[in-house]
Amino acid sequence: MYGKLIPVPRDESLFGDDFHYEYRGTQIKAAPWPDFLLEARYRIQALSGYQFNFVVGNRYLTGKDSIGWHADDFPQIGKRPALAEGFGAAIASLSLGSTRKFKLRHKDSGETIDYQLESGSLLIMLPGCQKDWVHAVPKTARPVGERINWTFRPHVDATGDSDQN
Ligand SMILES: O=C(O)CCC(=O)C(=O)O
Repeated sequence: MYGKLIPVPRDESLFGDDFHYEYRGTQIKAAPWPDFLLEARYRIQALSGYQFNFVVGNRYLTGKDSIGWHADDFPQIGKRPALAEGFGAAIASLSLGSTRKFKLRHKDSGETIDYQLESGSLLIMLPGCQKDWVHAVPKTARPVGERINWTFRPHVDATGDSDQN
């Protein structure tokens, strides 16, 4: 993160189209799409009406693995003004494996909403969500097995060489 190696309490992987990415402050090269993720991407695009060119995989081995409060509001995700007011990117989140609690918290009011994300569920964070809300998958003391989550995102070329978004 921002040029430093900081351990995260989960395993992460990045796949995407062939261009330059900047993810959480670091320039990265995404690995090419494996067939199963490409198929999932096309099906989610058809279902949602949004386009994605990048996916982040998070693997939570046990209840000790987690992701803290954050919004995926990096400028590289793009603004897509044609699709919505304000921050116009959608992020689609596909969950597989053990059910985990996913929390949303409104940035101003502090209102929270909890979802139990079951295997096979697809959560679409619509344009505006990253602007107004933060989200997290907290640690749990409940015995839970492995969960894998794929978040499909739009991303602009970090060099500005081409308009990928
Ligand atoms: O695992 C999840 O459901 C959320 C993942 C997430 O918040 C992220 O990749 O930014």
